[in-house]
Amino acid sequence: MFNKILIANRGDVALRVLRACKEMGIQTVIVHSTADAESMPVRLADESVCIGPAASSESYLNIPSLVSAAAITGCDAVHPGVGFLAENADFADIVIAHGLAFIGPEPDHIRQMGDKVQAKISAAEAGLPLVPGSPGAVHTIEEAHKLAEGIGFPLLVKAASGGGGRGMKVALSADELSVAFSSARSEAKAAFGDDTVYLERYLDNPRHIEVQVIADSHGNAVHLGERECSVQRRHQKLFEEAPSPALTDVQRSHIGMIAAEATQKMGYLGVGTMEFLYQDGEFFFIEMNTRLQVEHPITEAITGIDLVTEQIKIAAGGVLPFTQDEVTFTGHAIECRINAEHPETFMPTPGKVEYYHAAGGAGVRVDTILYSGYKIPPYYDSLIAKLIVHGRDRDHALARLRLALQEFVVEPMPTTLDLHRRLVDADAIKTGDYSIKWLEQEFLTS
Ligand code: MV4
Repeated sequence: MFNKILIANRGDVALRVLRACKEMGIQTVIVHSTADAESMPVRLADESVCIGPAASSESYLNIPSLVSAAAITGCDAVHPGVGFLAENADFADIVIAHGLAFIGPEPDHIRQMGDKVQAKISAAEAGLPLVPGSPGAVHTIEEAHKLAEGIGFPLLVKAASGGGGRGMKVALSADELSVAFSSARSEAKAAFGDDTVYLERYLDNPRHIEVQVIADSHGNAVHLGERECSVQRRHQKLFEEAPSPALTDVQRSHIGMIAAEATQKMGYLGVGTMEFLYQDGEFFFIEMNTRLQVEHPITEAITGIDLVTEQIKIAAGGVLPFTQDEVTFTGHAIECRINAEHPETFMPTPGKVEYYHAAGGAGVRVDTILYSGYKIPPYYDSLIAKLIVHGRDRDHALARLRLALQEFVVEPMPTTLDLHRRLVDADAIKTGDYSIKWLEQEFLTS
């Protein structure tokens, strides 16, 4: 097992990893920017290293500073957390080249899944169902028109380096294809420095369902069920639940088995998430995330498995301590992302938290670095707390969520707490009948 881990992140996820390390008796080094010098993870870690100024490009994304911090403190492993460098294959390579363990998948898997065209090719080889589309990258408009005839309209032009919806354009018919193709390319070039695009049939009203997988270096791979992540705004998830209210137990174990088998075929290591679009009873693989996810606690709640301690044990060469048959699913869990954002305009609301009070009670978990007096810096992601509730079934989880949202206080800034208080009583949330379009096109417009 590792002696000392460098936590290369900030905020609630840094605290999440710190807690896992402490529980395992592993020494911790946290890095921080000047803006985070007084944060909770810095105070709680065994050691801390200031790695640069507030701007993430000069601190949390500064690879030489991070690797130096690990070297001077005598760390033997690096945990990248969520976001920042967590899916940067070059960072993983550099960490490994300096004799440190990278707590995550092998760099080649990160690189492969970062290229969405490559990801689809490996997914297909591993037996995952794909959205019908071009067999690979599409380089010319003539080629696009030829392939489009076979795929049919409406279709999507997507960036190979994409993610978060950037570099993605819909073409409703053949006349729109040239414009969609060239604008997707130029947007992709500007955003990712890579104008490679591919084509997919456009699914007009899907749900976003993802499957959590985990694999060790001894050939064992299992799935830990799915998460329903359709409640989102501009590709930012706000409310996630497990299991998905859309699936039957048979569908759940079917897609889970397919994902676990694919994970094993790929020789994947660590935790990962296979993202699917689900429409009319069918699953379509779109991407794989090669990291821990923000919404991992809902999977932890229903499986009783700690994903971060398992991630660390796997990176140290450990064997998965459970088989697929030993993974059981209990009850229902929901996560609300509490952001320092106005609940209607979604404008960031950083500043000093004058009063903080967390919800509590049975089946309630709060992952946050907040305390009364904490100054939310304006430089980073606006996620300030994750509220996770677990109940015996979906209605029980929703009842616990409603209570927890009543108890929760973050003052004086507006936050998404008020949005969640309205959401929990929405009919579509009560019935579970929603798609990726529901929040933006129905809930927020009413
Ligand atoms: C799609 C799609 C419909 N059809 N692909 C958006 C981000 C990217 N990672 C995948 N995305 C989508 N791909 C096909 N063929 C609709 C989306 C999409 C979406 C997907 C998941 C969650 C939220 C979304 C919001 C808008 C569009």
